[in-house]
Amino acid sequence: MPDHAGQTSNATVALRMAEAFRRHGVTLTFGQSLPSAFHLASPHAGIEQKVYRQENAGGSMADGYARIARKVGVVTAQNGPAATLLVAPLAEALKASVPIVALVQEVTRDAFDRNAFQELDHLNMFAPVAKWVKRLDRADRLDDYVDMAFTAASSGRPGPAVLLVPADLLTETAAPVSALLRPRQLSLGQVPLDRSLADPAAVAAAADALAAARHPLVVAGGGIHLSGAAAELAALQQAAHLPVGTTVMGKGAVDETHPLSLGVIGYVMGQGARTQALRPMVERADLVLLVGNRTNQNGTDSWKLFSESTRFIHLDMDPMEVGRNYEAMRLVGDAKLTLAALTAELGKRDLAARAAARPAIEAEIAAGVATWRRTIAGITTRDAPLCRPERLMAELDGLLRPEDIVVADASYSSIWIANYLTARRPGQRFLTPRGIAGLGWGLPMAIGAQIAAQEISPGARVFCLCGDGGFGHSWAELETLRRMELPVVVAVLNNGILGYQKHAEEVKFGEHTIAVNFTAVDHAAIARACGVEGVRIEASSGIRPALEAALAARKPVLLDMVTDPDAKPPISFYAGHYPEPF
Ligand SMILES: Cc1ncc(C[n+]2csc(CCOP(=O)(O)OP(=O)(O)O)c2C)c(N)n1
Ligand SMILES: [Mg+2]
Repeated sequence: MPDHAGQTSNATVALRMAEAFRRHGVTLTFGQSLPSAFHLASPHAGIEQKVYRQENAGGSMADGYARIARKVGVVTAQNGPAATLLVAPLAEALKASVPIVALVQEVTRDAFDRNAFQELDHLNMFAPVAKWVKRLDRADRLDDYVDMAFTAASSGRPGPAVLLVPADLLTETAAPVSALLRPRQLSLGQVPLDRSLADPAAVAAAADALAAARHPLVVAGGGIHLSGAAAELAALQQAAHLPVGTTVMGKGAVDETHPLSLGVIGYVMGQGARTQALRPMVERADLVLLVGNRTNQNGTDSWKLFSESTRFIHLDMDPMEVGRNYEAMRLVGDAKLTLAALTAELGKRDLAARAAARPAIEAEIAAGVATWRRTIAGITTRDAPLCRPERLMAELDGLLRPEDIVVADASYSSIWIANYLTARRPGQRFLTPRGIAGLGWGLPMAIGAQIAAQEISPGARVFCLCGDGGFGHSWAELETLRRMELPVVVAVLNNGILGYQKHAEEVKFGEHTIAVNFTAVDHAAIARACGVEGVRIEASSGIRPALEAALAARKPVLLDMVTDPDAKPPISFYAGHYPEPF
């Protein structure tokens, strides 16, 4: 029987599996030795193991990697406790549509269902947090199971797939080629795997509606980034004179220096928001084109953002998201293809009214942004006795380049970057864990993002913003950062509290629980203990030089900024509850 063309003979299942992963474009996995047979074999297939300290973080590294590389990220883990720690990052990937394959070891087949050490029902455990969970039990089904896992992750609405593999199966001799196990050649690890165009008749109807609308608005979500559709969105914005706002996950879908770009809208339009004065423009919209946008609670300010009379066109890969919260003209398809088709259709229509409306729209946006800049001028420049995140963000905004990548942890960090940083090109990336907004994922996502950036955009710098509570979940990965010598700059907003938790409790209950206050922590010292340069910032005047030095260093640096615990980003629901800080 001939062997797989170009593959090693007398191979084990583990090697064949690594070769199949390599065929799907995998060059690295996030792992910690297990399944050992796989990781021992995978270098022979050209796959490197990037070693995490903790599985929770490993899953987030695969997530950050996948978001930037726009290909399937791979994380591996042992059965039992290690596997349980993948639940959280896979849940994030499921909600945020991030393609990940998790290769998880099972106990040996002779020990199934006998209370084997660390045996757990992985099939049921992963079911609610993955698109696809299967166990490979036979060597001769290896290729089709691996292909199913990658297809599940990268096709349709991307997401996580879990491939379970018994430890003993990996050390078996690989099955010979047969009618069942024909050699496979396709690479299925790129996102989107398939591009489909929405029904041309529906696209034409959408173009009619947009051309006729008095106050159309586009609201772009993270789906633009997944599809790689930023250029097509920019072309639509420009050609059809359409104002565009984004969700937090969609930030960077458009160039925010473009005169038709509002900025981030949703629950972050409160006091001090770039888009605060633009709320009337959103409410006035008679037709909203939602793109790659799941109309979730935060993105719609608890579904209060649009007027009752607003009508919708909704373009998404996932037919279940289209019309979920707002009945809409349905455009089910890939954003890149469908936006291009929509722009072409609009080009056939009379856009004179749209062109005539453009100067007023631009003027309204410019005025809104100018009002915002005036509002924040003091807080972003003054030498406050306690450092303000607004100042850090403003200084950073002046130093970032269009190719740079910013990653934020959950909580306030995501909102600080959404509101204060400027996307300087269509497609610039600002990664936030908005799937389920778990604390602690900023640093590992930044590690994954930096590894991907080195593959696709070597000049890109990665900046990571974390709260002290969130950062406490992932300190251990500073050693990973150091070991991998990744030039990520991590800034910790050291306000000594679980800020969002505390402030939201005060708004809701008029008081807060005892859980929200920490004792003082010196994160710079923690960094230094891990071999990472640690810089403590205690005075506002120290922010700029510290940032400049850190970004120029091209090595891991942690900035521990002692931060005003009263600082709050512009969350709409805080309106009227706190004195204005400006
Ligand atoms: C894993 C996880 N646990 C708890 C929460 C609830 N939570 C949301 S924001 C927040 C406070 C975060 O504090 P910190 O990271 O210090 O950021 P800050 O708001 O102070 O900037 C908490 C506890 C969560 N989102 N994720
Ligand atoms: Mg905090």
